[in-house]
Amino acid sequence: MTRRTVSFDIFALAAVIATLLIGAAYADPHEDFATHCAACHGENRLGGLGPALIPETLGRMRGPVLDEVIAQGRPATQMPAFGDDLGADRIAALAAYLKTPLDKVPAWQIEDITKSREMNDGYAAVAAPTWQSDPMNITLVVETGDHHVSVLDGDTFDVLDRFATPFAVHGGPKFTPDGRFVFIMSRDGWVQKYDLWSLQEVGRVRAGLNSRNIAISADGKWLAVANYLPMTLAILSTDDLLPAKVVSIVAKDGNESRVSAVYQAPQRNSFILALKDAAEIWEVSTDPDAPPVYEGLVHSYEKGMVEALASSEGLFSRRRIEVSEPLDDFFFSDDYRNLIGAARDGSRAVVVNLIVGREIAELPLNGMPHLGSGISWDRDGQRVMATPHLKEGKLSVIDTSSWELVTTIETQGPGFFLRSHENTPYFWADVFFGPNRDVMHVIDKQSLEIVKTLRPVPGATVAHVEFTRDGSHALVSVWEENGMVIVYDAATLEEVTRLPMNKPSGKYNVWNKISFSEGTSH
Ligand code: DHE
Repeated sequence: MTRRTVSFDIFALAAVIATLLIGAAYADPHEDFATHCAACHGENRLGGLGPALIPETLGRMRGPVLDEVIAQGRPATQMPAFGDDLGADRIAALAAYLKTPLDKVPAWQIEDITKSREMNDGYAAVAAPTWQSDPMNITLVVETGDHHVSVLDGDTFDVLDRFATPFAVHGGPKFTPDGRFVFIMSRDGWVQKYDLWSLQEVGRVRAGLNSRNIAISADGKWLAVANYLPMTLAILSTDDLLPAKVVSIVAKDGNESRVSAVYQAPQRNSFILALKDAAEIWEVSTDPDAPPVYEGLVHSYEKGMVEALASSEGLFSRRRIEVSEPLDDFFFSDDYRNLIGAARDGSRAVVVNLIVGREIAELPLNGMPHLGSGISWDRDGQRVMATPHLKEGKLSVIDTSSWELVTTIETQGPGFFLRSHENTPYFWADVFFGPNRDVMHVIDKQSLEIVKTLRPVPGATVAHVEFTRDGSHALVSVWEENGMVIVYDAATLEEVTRLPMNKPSGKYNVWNKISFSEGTSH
């Protein structure tokens, strides 16, 4: 009896081991990737027809989302469902493999960027807009549902064009100073140039493998791309998208750092860089005569802090400002003399004066302020700014002379974006997270009271506002696949029209952007 049981157990065990071995062989995620994914996502996982599948990008897919996408595919895209072919275990193994870092990251220097450039052979420049609308009141709507941008006439709200963008556009598109061309960046580092006059794509280039945002120089000649992967700032010519310089981000201690974001400082003719992994802020000049400008401005200028990275008369020379800890996400004062940066743990923020190149104040901004969305305006003779918080249902209002907290406005949940305009008495604040993500607060800029809370589509996320050029209308995104942009009369707060859109996110009015309107992020 005992012997029979033992022999049965041995056979059972052998069967289990065999099953596991065969299963394991089938569940080789490298093989599954090569068979099922590489054709679209690239043999090196860096993207092709489909996006890059690397942890830097996929980290944003929380929990089981990645497994679900592999199993079920993405509706209305070329991503098929693999649930029937692979089964849950192999999908889990594949998802885990995709979340492991690459063994070898391509250097992605000037040659790689240049090779990636795809210009539109059919593009033809025109001498004037091919349409009748006000060129300064054009508004772009990024539709993240199917990776398109709609070009709106800001007076009639007619859609003049709807064009495909690279996968997963992030951050604000940047317009040339004349408002004619726009540059759009995707998280995979593609930068697309589009001609608003002819309504045609000019071309695109991959400036990084995982990128954060872009900024255009004050003279409109250069486009800077902030990269996580590789750890560089790529500077492109806005004219032909060719790379002019790839700046490696190496901190004073010799360690490399990712670039959290790059911003244009128009009065300073420079780009300002927030570094993710170094207690430094960098300023990269776009002025060929940079050294005299820097020496004149930086009184406590330490010899050696400005280093010429390019030989040509200081173009792209770099200044290093040391701070107490790495600072992410900047808000700039109107004159670009000061910036507010948030500590990475979201517990505090500091004011850094760009003239003297050091921290000058600390602000009690716990709850992860989203300073990049900050806006400023005049209130009782004071210049104030407001910022939402990503982790607390509140808005902080700060006096930008004394750097003191004026007040905290309670909201119905943490928000992402604020928006206003010179010609409107209100600012608009979304609630992006939590059960009330379907509301939008409208707040009086003087009393700082919430005057109205809009809930246009109960249950649907409502976020991000842009104004028309004259501030008379506010455009609000209903951030859902069957979403829309709702146009409000900015004075009466009544709805004017609803424009169906596919998961619209940010909206960008040419005039408000190129004139650096105080009510918008730059
Ligand atoms: Fe953004 C702008 C960083 C997550 C939508 N976001 C920016 C900018 C930065 C930034 C630095 C300024 C760029 C510019 O316009 O030049 N965003 C970050 C993050 O660090 C964060 C929190 C995490 C991450 O995944 O990178 C983050 N952002 C998001 C989202 O999850 C959003 C809501 C959806 C998405 O598209 O990924 C989102 N971010 C946006 C939008 C802007 C933006 C729409 C432009 C706002 C504007 O009005 O200019």
